[in-house]
Amino acid sequence: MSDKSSIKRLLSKAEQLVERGVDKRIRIAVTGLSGAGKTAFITSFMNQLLHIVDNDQLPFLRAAKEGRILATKVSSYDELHIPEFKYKQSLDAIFGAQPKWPASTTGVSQAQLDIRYTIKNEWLQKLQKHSHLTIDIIDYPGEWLLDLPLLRLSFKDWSMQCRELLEQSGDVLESSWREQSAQMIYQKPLPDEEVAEVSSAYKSFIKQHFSQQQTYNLLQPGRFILPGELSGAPVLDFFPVLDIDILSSDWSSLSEESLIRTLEKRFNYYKKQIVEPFFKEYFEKVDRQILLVDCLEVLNNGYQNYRNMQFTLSELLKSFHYGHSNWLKRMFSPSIDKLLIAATKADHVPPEQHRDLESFLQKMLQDSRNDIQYEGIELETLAISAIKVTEAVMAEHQGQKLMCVKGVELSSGEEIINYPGKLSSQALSKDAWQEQQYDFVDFAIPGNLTSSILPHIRMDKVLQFLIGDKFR
Ligand SMILES: Nc1nc2c(ncn2[C@@H]2O[C@H](COP(=O)(O)OP(=O)(O)OP(=O)(O)O)[C@@H](O)[C@H]2O)c(=O)[nH]1
Ligand SMILES: [Mg+2]
Repeated sequence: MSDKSSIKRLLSKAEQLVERGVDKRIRIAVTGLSGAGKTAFITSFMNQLLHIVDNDQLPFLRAAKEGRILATKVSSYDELHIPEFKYKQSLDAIFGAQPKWPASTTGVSQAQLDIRYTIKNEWLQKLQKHSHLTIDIIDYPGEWLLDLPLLRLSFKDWSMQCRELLEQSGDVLESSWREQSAQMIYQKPLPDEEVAEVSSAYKSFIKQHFSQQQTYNLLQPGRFILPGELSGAPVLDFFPVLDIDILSSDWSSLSEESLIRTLEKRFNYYKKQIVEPFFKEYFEKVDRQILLVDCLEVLNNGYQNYRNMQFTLSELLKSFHYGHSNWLKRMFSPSIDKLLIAATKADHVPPEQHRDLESFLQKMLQDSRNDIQYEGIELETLAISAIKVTEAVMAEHQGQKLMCVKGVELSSGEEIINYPGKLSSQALSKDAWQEQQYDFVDFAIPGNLTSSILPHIRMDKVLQFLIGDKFR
């Protein structure tokens, strides 16, 4: 073998090694309750990157500004058992003859994007000019997220928590579940059909309770609200026990067939066979996370909703708690190093109030943010809109000239100018909440979107935060 050809072979080997070292893969978890805007976010995220060559809407994504992002494509992935995210279907809905928001999600799906870029690092550049970044991103129904805190609870703990939540919410809802469950003899067996019947009454109860009092944490288990492929399976036939005498008694001597042990077994089976594999599969390998929060829903619905949402999101973030001592870390070892907390649908708020929206969200999650930062996770809060469907306009509102938003109202289909109210940058007391009146309305996708690149607010900052550092 000549010296020349062995040097050539060595160089090519080195190139391959560098390529392997430089090519990167990143998994992003999009987290948010139902309706927070996950599907709209993933659609816009993909859309911005797939149009990278002609997208001049991304000034804050540094690598794009430097002209180093060359192209993006949707690539096929190895995890063939996961359905593909329906990007085209979402875009068809948005750009269709009668534009619509993408539908609410009923199952899991995944998108994989491959981005080709020019390497910046001088040393690496000598060996290789270009590299690839692969991004995995998962979409799922928000309802299922509420199961995450269940993993930490026993059936008794969960029942106790439901009892407390109902007490705190001053629950007065009459329901057949209440009546039926009060008459149960938990120490004795109950035929499966009857367990299924009471369980079905419980499912109706939590949905009704939620629509009246926004008790997110009662919306558990998530598959009770949205069963997916588990519809009709016996694993979904259980309910919490509220009777304090039963809850404080010892169950160990009760027969395996007793109602209480049956409910406990199903709860444990649900955790082990449904919840744990779901989070293991989708959250174990997560590198970066974005938590989407619909603050406008909270602001419209007042103090109790604020407290409920604050509790629910803090519990969720506790589950993702990133430090060594955490149970989830021990179980799934996620290696999240960056978390973005985003107030979604910021196009409902005049731009001059976006800072206040960010500040509102920061205050709402103050304690969780503090804990997460203590663990050394990089954290940012932003007000964003994945798909901006309004314009800021100056208009008269109750005799004053104010910055408002103009768009097509979803319910009427009419163009309206809306002043949603003045957001407070301070945390509000219970009494102050009572005085605040907010009027956020839902907006439709307008029929006049001229470009195939979706208009947005701060998606470039989102991209820079989540993936910007990978284009080295
Ligand atoms: N104005 C505005 N509305 C938005 C935006 N993103 C989402 N929305 C609204 O919020 C609704 C819910 O958004 P989705 O993306 O479906 O929410 P999701 O988190 O995927 O909800 P699930 O699939 O039910 O878990 C949409 O139908 C829109 O009405 C946005 O950027 N701007
Ligand atoms: Mg969705």
